[in-house]
Amino acid sequence: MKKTHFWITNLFMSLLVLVSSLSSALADISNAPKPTQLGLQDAASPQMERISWFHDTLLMWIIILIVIFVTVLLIYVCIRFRKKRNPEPSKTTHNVTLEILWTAIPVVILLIIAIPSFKMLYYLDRVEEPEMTIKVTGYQWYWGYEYQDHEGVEFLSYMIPEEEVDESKGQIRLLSTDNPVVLPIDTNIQILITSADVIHAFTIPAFGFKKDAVPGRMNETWVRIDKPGVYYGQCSQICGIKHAYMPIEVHAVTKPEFEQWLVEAKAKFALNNQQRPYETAFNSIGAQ
Ligand SMILES: [Cu+2]
Repeated sequence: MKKTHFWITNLFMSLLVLVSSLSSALADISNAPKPTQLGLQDAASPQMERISWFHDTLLMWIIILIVIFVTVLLIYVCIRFRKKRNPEPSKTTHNVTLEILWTAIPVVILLIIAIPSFKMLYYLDRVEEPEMTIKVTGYQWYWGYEYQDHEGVEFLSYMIPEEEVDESKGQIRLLSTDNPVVLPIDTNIQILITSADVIHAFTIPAFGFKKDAVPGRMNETWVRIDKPGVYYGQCSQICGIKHAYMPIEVHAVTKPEFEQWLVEAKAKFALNNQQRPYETAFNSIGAQ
């Protein structure tokens, strides 16, 4: 008996150590997807806060209650109307009260979902008065960014190849880019999205947007970032062989830091020095 107790304590302690070391290893990449993660990423914008509330609070509770109700009903029906207990099956075909109820109740549930859903759709659609605009262009397989209010600040952003990822600099495999997008916090940012070749999708989970980048069409969304940090996203429309290798990396900084970055960026990108250091044979074939 004593021996079993010892083993259980030991097992429990090692599990605790494992969990705490795992969580500390993951703490520094809080805005990126984590292994074994469940649920949505932490919200970093009012948009994502509303989406998280809508999903985690409203939808999940409705789903849980429906699942419990249907399960209990099924168990009850299986037992109450089993063959042994009902050798003579009932010939009932209509029950007006039940039919009205099972039509009306789902309609009410859908209305409860639809009202906040439509309100949110309009809120997410566009911002009344943007304080700055950034244009995003999808390419096979990288992103181009243009700061429309700041002439000369436009650049391309490539994924850092796996063999060059430097974890000591906080770089993450498949998510870090050579030229991250820098955006100010507490600013209404209009985002225009298009594509130069095939359909891509510009997505950053922590900001709560996902918009298709369609050639010949300008889509629009917006964001207001709550807190400084590094945020990651990926192309979310299967766009070709390197679809998984065109990540989005956003550095959200304070307004003074953003002004400072703009000065540096103007100098850095002034020569329109759009070298494509990571362009491979695949890129040049696909872009044609
Ligand atoms: Cu893509």
